[in-house]
Amino acid sequence: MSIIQPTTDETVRLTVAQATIRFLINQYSERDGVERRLVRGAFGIFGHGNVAGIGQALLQNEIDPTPDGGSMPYIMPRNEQGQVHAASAFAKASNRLQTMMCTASIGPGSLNMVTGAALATTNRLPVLIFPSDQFANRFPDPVLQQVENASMFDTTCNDAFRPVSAFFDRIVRPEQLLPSLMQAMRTLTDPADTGAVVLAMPQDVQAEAYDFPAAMFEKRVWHVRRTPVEEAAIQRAADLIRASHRPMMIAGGGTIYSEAAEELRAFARATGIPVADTQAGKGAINYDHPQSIGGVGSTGGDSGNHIADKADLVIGVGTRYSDFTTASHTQFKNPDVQFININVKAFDAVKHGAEMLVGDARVALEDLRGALEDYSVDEAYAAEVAEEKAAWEKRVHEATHLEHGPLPAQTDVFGALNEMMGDTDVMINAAGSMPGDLQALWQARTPVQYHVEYAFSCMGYEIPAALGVKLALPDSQVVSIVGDGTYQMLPMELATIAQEGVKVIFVLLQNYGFASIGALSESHGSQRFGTRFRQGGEGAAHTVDGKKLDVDIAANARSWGIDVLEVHTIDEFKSAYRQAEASDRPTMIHIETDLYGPNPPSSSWWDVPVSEVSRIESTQKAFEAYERERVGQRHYL
Ligand SMILES: Cc1ncc(C[n+]2csc(CCOP(=O)(O)OP(=O)(O)O)c2C)c(N)n1
Ligand SMILES: [Mg+2]
Repeated sequence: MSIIQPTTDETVRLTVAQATIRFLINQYSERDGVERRLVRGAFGIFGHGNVAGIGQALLQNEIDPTPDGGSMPYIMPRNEQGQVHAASAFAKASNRLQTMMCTASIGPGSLNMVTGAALATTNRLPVLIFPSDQFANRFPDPVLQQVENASMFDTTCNDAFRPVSAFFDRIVRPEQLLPSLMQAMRTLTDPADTGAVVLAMPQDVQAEAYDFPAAMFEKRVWHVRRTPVEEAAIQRAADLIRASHRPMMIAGGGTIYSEAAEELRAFARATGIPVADTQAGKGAINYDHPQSIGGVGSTGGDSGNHIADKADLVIGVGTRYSDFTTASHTQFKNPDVQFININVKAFDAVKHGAEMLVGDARVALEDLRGALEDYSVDEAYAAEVAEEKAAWEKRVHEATHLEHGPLPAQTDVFGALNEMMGDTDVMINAAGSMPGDLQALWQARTPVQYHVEYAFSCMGYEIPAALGVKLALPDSQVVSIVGDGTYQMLPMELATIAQEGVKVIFVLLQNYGFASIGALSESHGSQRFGTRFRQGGEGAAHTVDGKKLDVDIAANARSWGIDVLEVHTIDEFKSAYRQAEASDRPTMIHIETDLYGPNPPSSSWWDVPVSEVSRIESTQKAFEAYERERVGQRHYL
């Protein structure tokens, strides 16, 4: 961190909210010599908790930004959860170097942001959240929407943010603002600690005036560090790699956030070590790179999984090893498998008893490549990798060109989309049956193309995320794939998208239910209970016999101000995509797809417990299968 201008003893009389906005406008991040505004703008939904505090400060800034040193552009969203998702997506598409702030009113408005905060923290994405809080002075208690806890009088409903925040504070006096904001900025820009940064602000404190030091509002640059790994750790890792016979790498999201893709590709080429990817890391290595072996784990592909089955050394780069990556601790079957983890966060680096390379992915890979100058995997292993890769690419082609009927398979939609989207365009998804198919089948060429939020896998992310990504990457086509279940859960940011004139494309997959959870339910003995959109009494709503529910999503999307193209075949889909691409208006392509897949072939497992005792035969059988699968589960030490 460096202070750019000289400080003085002057003070400026501002409200806490005005001081907050003025401070944020003057914060910058820097990495590799490029400076950017750290907090690019504000999302906010107003109520009595923030309308006259942060709301007033934003208004004052909009009328005349000059005294604040710049503007804090404001966007009015429709749902507090949605605005935080948009901010997370913005931060993800900005490789965590920039974010947005979110303000909401007290009580329900603020609590609506808790899910968004958890998504940000789980994905290690910086977002800045200002829940409003009940009066610090307690005169009007209980204020509208105040949850009164009779035994813990100092708690407020905003304490619900604590377990899901990377940093939490409550500003009950103006004097607390500066130290708290400094820690907030430190957390947002710390690659190891970043996540949801939450500053709860009582509604009276927001509006209270104080003589803030003028120096607080000078331009400040937060240098996003590239921590080098200790030389000794690099040497230990190089020794482990040289001693291994079947090493592999797993590229996680940290590889992309560190902008280490080029170095990863060079490292793989130089050493011949194959690279599999996670949901967050896909695109770090281009799918047609000779060492790229596709996804690994529960939703990975055969090539990645076959190599992982026998690997004796796994080098994780910027991965948190979710259960999908390890196939719930069944993926790595070699009894002698060892791990090296390159990660900025020691918490992640230690996983699976790894040799810990704590530091920046790009720097670590450069150093490791230096320490392995004359090293290359042996020829037989390289040939096996090439064979696995070729076999899987053939299967990917088949799975994305099924010509399935009468309804198209969603995998054919993904294949068509994948072929049509450009290298700097972005595909978004988060939940349903889609992320699994996408991880297995999507062939990403660049680190920006594949934006799948699969750490929190939060239904409802997809529509607000399109807004966030487009704000970050205005020159890219942004295409968000939305399930009918997700659509019905959180469609309302379509109004924000129409209001802001944001050109994005939605691909709406109408399959009248939860294809994902339906298949999971069936394979786990629960007969697709509660996963179909059907109508009718006497339980018909839960069975295949119930009439399809006539929720007209196309008409609904039109009513929000979105152009909708309804198509029924893959050929129609392709021409609709070209039309949507050429349009300057937000457009949805609506297509009905088969609820029953087919989905790509799976070579891995996922631990979802089955009822141990049951009166239903399907459950009993599923439990027997579950017991057999669990045998392969182990700790990696
Ligand atoms: C907020 C939230 N609630 C519940 C879930 C559990 N869940 C995962 S996928 C899914 C169904 C998604 O349905 P849809 O969007 O239609 O996609 P499909 O499964 O049909 O591909 C549910 C309920 C979730 N991921 N997120
Ligand atoms: Mg569905």
